[in-house]
Amino acid sequence: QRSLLPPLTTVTTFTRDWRRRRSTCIRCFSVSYHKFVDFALDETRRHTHLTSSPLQEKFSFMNSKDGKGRLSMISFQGAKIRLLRSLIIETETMQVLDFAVFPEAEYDVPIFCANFFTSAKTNIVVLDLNPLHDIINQHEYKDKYFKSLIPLGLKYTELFPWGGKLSSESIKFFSPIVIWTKFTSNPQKYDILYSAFREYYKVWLELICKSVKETDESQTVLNIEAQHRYLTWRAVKDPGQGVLKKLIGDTLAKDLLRSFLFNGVDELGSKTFNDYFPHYCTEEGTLNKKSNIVGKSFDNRPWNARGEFLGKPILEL
Ligand code: BLA
Repeated sequence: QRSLLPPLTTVTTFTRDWRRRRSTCIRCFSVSYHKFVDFALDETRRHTHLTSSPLQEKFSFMNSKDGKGRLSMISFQGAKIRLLRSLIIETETMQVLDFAVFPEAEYDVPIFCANFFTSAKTNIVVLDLNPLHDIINQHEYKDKYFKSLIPLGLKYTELFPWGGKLSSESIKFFSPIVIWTKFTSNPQKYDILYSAFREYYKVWLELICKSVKETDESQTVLNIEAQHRYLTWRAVKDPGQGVLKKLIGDTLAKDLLRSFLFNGVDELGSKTFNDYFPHYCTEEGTLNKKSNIVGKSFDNRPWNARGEFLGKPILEL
């Protein structure tokens, strides 16, 4: 565990900073997710050329309705990268990072996903390489991307205990190395989270760099459909929606979700949420508004140390 700690200089700087801020911020220590995004951009640029996304013009900066919060957005595209985008929210009481990278359709590489919600009391964290295809039943895809990553996952999942029950459907979008955790705010955890983010991002970059362009169009079609299903799930069910609506209002929040965060949901396919997730459909044919239907499940991590799924067979989506 010691090797995961940042160099002493970082700790010292952080602690000093924390003490300095304590005079104005008694109950919280201050975290910033900008260095996470800066790291990811620098690291990506060491491997590939990034160009600004057309989305950048519309989505760059927003103030919250009360004027006390800031939303910062950046977006890029690259040779194998359909979209790299990041949203950072900073208010007096919370910091949020929603960072994701979506591959081009010709690559079945997982989607890089970092979702961190920090308030004075708690942190809600998802860090993962979200598999594009079913890894619970399809061993070939699972082995291709995750077999060699199990030790990395184990290292961090020992440091970050399982966050408890979650929407059952979400587990199908998570990999065996997912870090799903909750913890009370403290500087050391933040440093370990930064270390996990850097390692997960580096392995993701290796995967995308090594990946070979798919030439079989039927496979490309499957990749697009998988991204579209993922985007459809998140654009409708993302647990951050409530926070976004409170900060910027219903209309802007919806636009941010569909056009920026989950860009592609209106372009990559025409299937609807009900087509992909029919168990959400009520008898009258309307979308059930409950946050989940199958329910919340998985009190404990449903993968063992070899990365084998331990849960009950899940409904085919
Ligand atoms: C809670 N966020 C959660 C939970 C998960 C995720 C699993 C636990 C509750 C649940 O299962 O519904 C994250 N779920 C994901 C991710 C995927 C998924 C990443 O299926 C990917 C497939 N979180 C954010 C942003 C905000 C945020 C941008 O990513 C705020 C703007 C907040 N997440 C947030 C809050 C909760 C939460 C406040 C707790 C509230 C709740 O449980 O509904």
